[in-house]
Amino acid sequence: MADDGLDTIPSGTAVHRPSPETLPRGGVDALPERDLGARLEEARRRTLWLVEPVCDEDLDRVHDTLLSPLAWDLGHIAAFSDLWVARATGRDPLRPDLFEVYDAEETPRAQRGDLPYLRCAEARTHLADVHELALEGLEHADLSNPEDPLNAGGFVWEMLVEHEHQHNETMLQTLQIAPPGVLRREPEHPPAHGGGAAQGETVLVEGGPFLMGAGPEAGFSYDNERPEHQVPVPSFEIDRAPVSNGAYLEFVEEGGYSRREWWSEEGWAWRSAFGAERPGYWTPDGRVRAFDRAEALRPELPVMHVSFFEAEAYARSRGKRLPSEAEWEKTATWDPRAGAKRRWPWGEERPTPERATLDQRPMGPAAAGGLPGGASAYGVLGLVGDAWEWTTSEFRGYPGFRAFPYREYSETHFGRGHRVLRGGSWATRPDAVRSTFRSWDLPQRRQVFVGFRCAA
Ligand code: AVJ
Ligand code: FE
Repeated sequence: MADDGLDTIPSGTAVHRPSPETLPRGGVDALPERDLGARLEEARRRTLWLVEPVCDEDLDRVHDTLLSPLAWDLGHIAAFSDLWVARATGRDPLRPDLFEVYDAEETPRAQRGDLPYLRCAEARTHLADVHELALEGLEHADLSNPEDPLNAGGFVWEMLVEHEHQHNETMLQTLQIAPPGVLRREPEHPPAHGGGAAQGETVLVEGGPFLMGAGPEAGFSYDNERPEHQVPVPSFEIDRAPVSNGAYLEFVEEGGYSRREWWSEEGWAWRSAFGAERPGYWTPDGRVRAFDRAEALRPELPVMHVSFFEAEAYARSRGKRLPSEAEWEKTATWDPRAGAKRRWPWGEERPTPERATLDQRPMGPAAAGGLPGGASAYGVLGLVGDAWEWTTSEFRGYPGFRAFPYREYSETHFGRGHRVLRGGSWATRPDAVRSTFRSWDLPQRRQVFVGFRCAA
């Protein structure tokens, strides 16, 4: 899962250097109004806000073997920053002795409870120490030298911001999987819970080549989003809205979990071994638990915490299938009238709560298809935010892929059976998702805030 190559690239080893054409333009360059130092500060405020109501024992303990202790995430954010600030500034890291403990590749999540990771008080101190070093390093960094790919365009500094954002979402997954009571928090900006819309409606996306991935003008992107490349996408139909709890409940009530014919072989094996009968966090008495509350199922919300196998079975039961990631990205970015790609489904402007439910503070998704402001050129709703969406695509490199700045972010996960997730969730920070952003997880996993939409 999370791997940062903290230990796998010994210091002094040259980082992978992409050719100038594949070099991304970082946040500063592309978005001059957004100050990286302020964003590092803001990212840190959010991390501390997330754990603020959680007691020390709950930060230090393993709540579920799928996920790390929250204190591990805190120490890992600090160690990752220590490593990359050192590389970008040429200074010595503060605590190289910690790199091994926080190397996600070396230590799978299930074993992280046994490590000598910093307990939360020490982790907070290390976070603060490295943060100071990062801000100072950034102040003296030259972001304009194309010969220095870590600093050019602010790449590494943007990566630190997005890395912290990504771990914030993982931390929310941990807080959700933990027993009720670990996180007590009222939503600060509850999402719009109006009626859902467009359930079961589809649109036709005409066939034709499509430019997939992040181009050099797109601002910061990860190596796995590059290079931009043409893919042929034959005509397909896609649902206007993600599948709702209400629609999924019908599948459950029709005996969806015992109709072998709706499941793939692998999916059925998983269902049988795991004993799945309903999505994660649905209670047998028809409620849904979110953090410390279990409330009556809201049929209008997008279904979440389903595995790829469950999503696939639902789609098959409706005579449909899941979209590929090329189909998803075309739906989200292509404007057939303009013959051009958009930055976001709705256009060029940044996300707002009217366009997409993101940024954690809603503490849950809005109704499926409930935000007309987020409609893509095809009129497809809810592509960004609310819940990640499973695609059929296995996580692999695009043609011409080059690892940068470390193999363990993407490359070591290629071809290992992970499926690509698209679009982000309510728990994703807006700067940690783009229309070209690719996340991934194993098809049996349900801890992610993930749902799906169907295609045909
Ligand atoms: C992109 C969410 C799959 O957590 O495994 C965090 C993000 N990579 N630290 C993960 C990540 C390194 C990654 N995902
Ligand atoms: Fe990480």
